[in-house]
Amino acid sequence: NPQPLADGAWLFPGFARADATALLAAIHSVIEAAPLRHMVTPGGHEMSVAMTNCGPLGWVSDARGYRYSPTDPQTGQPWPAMPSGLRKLAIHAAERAGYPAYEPDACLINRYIPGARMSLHQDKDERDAAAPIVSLSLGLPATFLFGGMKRADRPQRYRLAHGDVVVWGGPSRFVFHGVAPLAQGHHLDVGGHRFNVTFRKVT
Ligand code: MD5
Ligand code: FE
Repeated sequence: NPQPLADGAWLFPGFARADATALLAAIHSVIEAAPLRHMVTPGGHEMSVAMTNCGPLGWVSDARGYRYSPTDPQTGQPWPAMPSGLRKLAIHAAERAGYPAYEPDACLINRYIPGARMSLHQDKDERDAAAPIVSLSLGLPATFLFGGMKRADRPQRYRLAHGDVVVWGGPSRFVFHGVAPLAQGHHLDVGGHRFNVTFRKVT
């Protein structure tokens, strides 16, 4: 029951809902080893979304720029391993979207609290442009902004809810996108926030 959002982008509503408890436990195990933190953009702004990573490479931002790092800059240690349940979910969704040999090497965990947002941007720090990005949403629903190839293109709005998975491949891979400020709410299993987990193939 995937829904096409755009050329190469597929929404799988509720794809991860049955596994949500185990996936949340895996996310919390990563956060215990590599705590969530508010990174600073190269422009000097602290991000409202709190982030951490697992897997061989993690996305980091600081005054020097955006990049992927094999270590957590807060500890100098490697990021925690990608929990197999998370990795399998991403591989399974990618396969269902037509990417049969997906091997993500980076997994970014984003935590939104009410008011947190992500402004329009493109994901272009990954060297492998052919591989899709898989994104998993858990907890409070968010309004996802899906724009065009230019920042000024008026974005379409989609609701991403608990258990939804999106596979962003093909031309949609480099579209401007963002997340509107999260509305207050309470999710029975997750509480007062939203997690989004993105799987990427960087190298
Ligand atoms: C989120 N995260 O809900 C989103 C989900 C990020 C980010 O944008 O960079 O961490 S991933 C959505 C995404 C990825 C790649 C391409 C496109 C969307 N797209 O073409 O719209 O926290
Ligand atoms: Fe993004």
